[in-house]
Amino acid sequence: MPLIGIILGSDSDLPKIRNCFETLDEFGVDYEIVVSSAHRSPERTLEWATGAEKRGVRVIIAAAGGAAHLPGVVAAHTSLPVIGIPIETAISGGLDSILSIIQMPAGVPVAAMPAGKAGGANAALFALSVLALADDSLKEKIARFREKNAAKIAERSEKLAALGYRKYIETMK
Ligand code: RP5
Repeated sequence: MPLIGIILGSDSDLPKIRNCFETLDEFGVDYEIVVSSAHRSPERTLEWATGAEKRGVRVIIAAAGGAAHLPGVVAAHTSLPVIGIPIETAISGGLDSILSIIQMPAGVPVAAMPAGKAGGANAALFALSVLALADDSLKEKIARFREKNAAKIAERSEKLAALGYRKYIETMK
């Protein structure tokens, strides 16, 4: 059974958090995905959230946009860690979603990720870090992933030094 459960407020969120699935795929970690809304299908959302732990889910990722109460509603029905991804909207890049997710009143926490591309990737990495507490091989994979990222930064810096900023920018087009 997948250890990560992902719930999306709408299928329109799917392409916006593509990075989340790609990151989990890169780590070879299985996950379940459902579309269920806190307001359009409240009973379905309740059923999914209350059953998650029994199904074997250990960490939940919940993505929603606008009045993004889905992560909070899910967190209200489970004691599993819930990671919220604010979906980008027309309002200041998703400020409405960010504020909805980040401002949980004391008592029912939701971990808030950034909106935009980074949100999906970081939600996946956060979920993997939770699972890595009980999985040394996953911990090792996360360490290698970070080493790879550090090497990429160093490579870019060397390329910048070699080309100069004008040519470097040309290569970015
Ligand atoms: C939220 O409303 C969803 O998470 C989505 O981000 C937003 C818009 O949904 P659609 O109208 O595109 O289905 O519940």
